Amino acid sequence: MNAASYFVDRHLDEGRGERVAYREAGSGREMTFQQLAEDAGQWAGALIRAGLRPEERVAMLMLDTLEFPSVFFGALKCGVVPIPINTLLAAPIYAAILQDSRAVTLVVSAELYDAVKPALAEAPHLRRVVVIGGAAPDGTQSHTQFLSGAERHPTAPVSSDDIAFWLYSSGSTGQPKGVQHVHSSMQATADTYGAHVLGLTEDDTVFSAAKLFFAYGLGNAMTFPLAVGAKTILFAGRPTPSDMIATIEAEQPTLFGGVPTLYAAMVAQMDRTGAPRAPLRRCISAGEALPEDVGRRWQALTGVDILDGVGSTEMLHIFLSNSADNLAYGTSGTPVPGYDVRLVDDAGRDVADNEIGEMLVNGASAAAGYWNQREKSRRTFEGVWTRTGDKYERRPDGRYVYCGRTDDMFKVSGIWVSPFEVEQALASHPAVLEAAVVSARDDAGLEKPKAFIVLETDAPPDLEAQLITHVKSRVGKWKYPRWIEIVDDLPKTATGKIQRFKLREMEAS
Ligand code: 3SK
Repeated sequence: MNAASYFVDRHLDEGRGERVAYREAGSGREMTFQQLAEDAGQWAGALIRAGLRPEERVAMLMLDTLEFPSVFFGALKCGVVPIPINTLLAAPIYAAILQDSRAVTLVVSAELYDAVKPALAEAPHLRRVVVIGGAAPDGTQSHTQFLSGAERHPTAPVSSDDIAFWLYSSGSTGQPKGVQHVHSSMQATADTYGAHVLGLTEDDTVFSAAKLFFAYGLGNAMTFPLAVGAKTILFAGRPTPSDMIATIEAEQPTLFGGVPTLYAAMVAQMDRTGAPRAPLRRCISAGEALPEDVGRRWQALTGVDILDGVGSTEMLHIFLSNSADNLAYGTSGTPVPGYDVRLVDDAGRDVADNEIGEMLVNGASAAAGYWNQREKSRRTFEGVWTRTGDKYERRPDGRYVYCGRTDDMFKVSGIWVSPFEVEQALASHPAVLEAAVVSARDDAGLEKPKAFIVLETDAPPDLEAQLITHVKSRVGKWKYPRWIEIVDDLPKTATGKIQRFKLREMEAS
């Protein structure tokens, strides 16, 4: 059971070869199901010719272009393990991921090469860098050279429990963890959330603002449309509200996937310019809780509800969701058919309705574990149950309401931020003695980092701008503090641990 047979090869047997599988918004380039199967076969052939062996890793630092599904399924076809990587990270984190994964090949979009270049010298296992599009810098190979003359490789038989791909998720210390998924995981999410909440058919056109490197985007723009033979629109650039609205108007999707920060910005823009005219029938959201007001305003503007759901990289996609016939804004809905959910207290006992507990989830798409992190794997994957680290309350009507995290982590635009790593980045600036970071709410009610800093030296006049650039270049573009407050000291425990909860209380009061 190779996932590439189900998601790619099957369409040829089912007579869908000539239909468009992918279309790039902007460039207008298209790829049929037949081309996808052929390109994936050629990538597989080229990877094997280059000496990669099954189970070795190929890191993918790629924009959402037609090559993404070809490389991903090409690797799967020959048993090589692709690792899509967040394109918004900084060089030190890329170095950590390349070292930890021991990836032997990196496939990188030309536009992202400069961002990863400083990490290449620190990746001792990396033997080859393949650059997609544009000229190949010294020491790299263009993808056309890499593929040239490669024979198509047939889909290799694997077991459904073989590791298929990894995704990196940031841990609470900012150290990325490789989440390992098996060949059957993607189909498990298609048979549950895909079938029950999305109900896609081959006549649908899917557009996900969430990128393919993110588990949410990977499901939206690969797993679910490919499971039914639907068409997918890819957008390679930064998903600004105006580009998303223009793309919806131009490409006429029937399904749109976004995150709350984007929906809030799109709603604000549509209030001024009007909603795009499009045959949308499903809009979905995940990554962080959708503010009720954003959902209602989107519905009033477009006539379509946003189905808010909760997933995780560990569970691969959404396991708790609102659905078209069972929707309550301000809640995360009910368990997706195929998943069981429990809320437990600190002693592991199930809590009653209206009480807060940590959410545990059981479903067939659970990851096999974290790569090389035995202790973290043992703490997260407890038998059939996966700990989410999210605190929830179940209402008597069976709907779940988000109540925060069991740790200090939070999400910005749907992607994890570890306060610890932003603090480390801030403290490495010469003007900063120490820093504490918590989440604060913006005008739309969404979480963003707020920093409290103690100064080491007098503050230069442009300190705030310097700190923002400093954090972006060290830990990731979305993690910079939106507010910076200078304080005399930070609240700490007797043993010197920062008491972020005190700062959060100050923020809330
Ligand atoms: O954050 C989420 O809700 C999510 C949803 C789907 C897949 C992955 C994630 C992290």
